[in-house]
Amino acid sequence: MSTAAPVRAYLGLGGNIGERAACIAEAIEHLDATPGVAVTARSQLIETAPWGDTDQAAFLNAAVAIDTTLAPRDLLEAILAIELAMGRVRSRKWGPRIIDIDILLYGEETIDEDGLTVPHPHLTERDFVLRPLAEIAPDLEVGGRRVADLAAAVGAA
Ligand code: X6L
Ligand code: MG
Ligand code: MG
Repeated sequence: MSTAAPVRAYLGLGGNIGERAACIAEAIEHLDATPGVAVTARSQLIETAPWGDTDQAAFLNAAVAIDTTLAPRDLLEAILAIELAMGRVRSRKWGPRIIDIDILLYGEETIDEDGLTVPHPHLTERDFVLRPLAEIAPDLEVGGRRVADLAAAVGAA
């Protein structure tokens, strides 16, 4: 049993296959059921136009806050296991997916490892990440800027 103080982390969720809202709800349940992870806030679901590969269905996106005693790598492994259990198949790059869960922020930590870059490298550019995050953490600072201000800036673009 770990005695480390929990770390507040933020996760982005999205999907564009099947019952999108149910998939995001199920993923959040899986996260909250993970030992060492407690979901403390969840955003509304927003429908967003696809980025990257624009020739695919619209996404639903959301963000959650968690308190976690898992180390970043263990959190990532838990997330990948949830994606796999929910039937995610990785076909083409940036292609359609039943569920995607990304670590946006892990406390104040910056991590640059294989498959694990935190803060998420494109966090400040993507409306589908910033808008849900701004709902649950408007005053959080990323790179010295408030998330609410970053969200307003991408919304105005
Ligand atoms: C130029 C080149 C501009 C690439 C943007 C952006 C690529 C985002 C990949 C990009 C570029 C991504 C989601 C999505 C994806 C999602 C919405 C990605 C990875 N995931 N679109 N596209 N929501 N709305 O969760 O984020 S694929
Ligand atoms: Mg993603
Ligand atoms: Mg991902």
